[in-house]
Amino acid sequence: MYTTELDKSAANPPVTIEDAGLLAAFEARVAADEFIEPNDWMPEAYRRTLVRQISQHAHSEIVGMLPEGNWLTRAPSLKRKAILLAKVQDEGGHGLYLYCAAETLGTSREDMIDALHSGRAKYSTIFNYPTLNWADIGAIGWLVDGAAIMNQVPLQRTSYGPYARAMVRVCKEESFHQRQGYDLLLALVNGLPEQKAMAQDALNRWWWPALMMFGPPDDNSPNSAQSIRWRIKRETNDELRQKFVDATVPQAELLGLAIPDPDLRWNEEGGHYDFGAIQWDEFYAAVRGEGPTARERITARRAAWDEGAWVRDAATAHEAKRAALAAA
Ligand code: BYC
Repeated sequence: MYTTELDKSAANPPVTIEDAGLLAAFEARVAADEFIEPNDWMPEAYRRTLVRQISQHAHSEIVGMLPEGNWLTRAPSLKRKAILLAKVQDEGGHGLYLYCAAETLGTSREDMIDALHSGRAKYSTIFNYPTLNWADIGAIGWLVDGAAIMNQVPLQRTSYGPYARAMVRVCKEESFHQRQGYDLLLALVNGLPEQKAMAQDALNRWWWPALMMFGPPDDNSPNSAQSIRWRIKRETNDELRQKFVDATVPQAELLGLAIPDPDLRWNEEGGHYDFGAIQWDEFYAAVRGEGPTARERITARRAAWDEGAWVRDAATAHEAKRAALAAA
């Protein structure tokens, strides 16, 4: 190894002249908006950041199946049940694309799942809120999938190829999810006064948690600056949150529902909506997994993993048999 030891800590191993050249070439490719592919050289910290973000994204997809799965047996019609079933299946598919994308970075499915089950890895705070009634399914589609699209559209241009390509299909499916949620709420607001009240109650409970999905404010987001430099993130947490508010307020007006924020007002000069203060204590409590719903989510995921062990075992045994036959 040749030289220039800038930092000898374990987190930042010595930078060699060889590495410095590779790093410069890597950064030039990122700056030119080229995709980085699995076999390309990449800085270890870039790899770690991607594994963290993609695996947590995957965990959010599969944990996100749970609050909606809760309503599959109670959907009010066959049509709504079929729609919800398709959506929940899509979320499982999104989890699979994302786990596969993360595996291209050298991690394994088992490690990622273990990180989720042991609490080392996070999943989106939004799924630590309960789905209390049918209107919540509409609010999830409209607001949660709506926020997800706002965040994921720029990720189609993220610098890591497999992640960007996974996002293309995910975004198409999320658009259907968002519309089905809006359509569900449209049916409720045009129904009985009690049904409209259910829709308003769901908006009251999901609005602020949806804004929190975009993550902490930019001045308190430890990962943003580097992720923006590496073009993993193309827009900051606050920029995306603002876009979401601006897109969603007119949709609420069309539904005849009131956004639960007395400070919300159009800012003529800025050309956007100003909105009230977010309760960040609530966000960090949800990130820490406080409250009964978080425990319920992880218990359900662990049970699903354990109960699926026989399927994984059978697939492995089948593959071994095929390989043995092919070798014979
Ligand atoms: N929840 O420095 P920051 C879906 C963590 S699924 C929990 O800003 P970063 C759907 C963050 O991880 C949609 N934790 O981080 C599925 C970091 O902690 P670590 C899921 C959060 O990564 C089913 C710390 O706070 N979408 O739509 O630069 C049914 C500091 O944050 C959250 C994605 O995962 C949160 N909300 O930015 C229906 C999108 N926010 O990791 C719908 C991909 C922040 O250092 N992910 N934290 O321990 C991203 O775009 C980014 O990771 C984030 C955070 C914007 C979320």
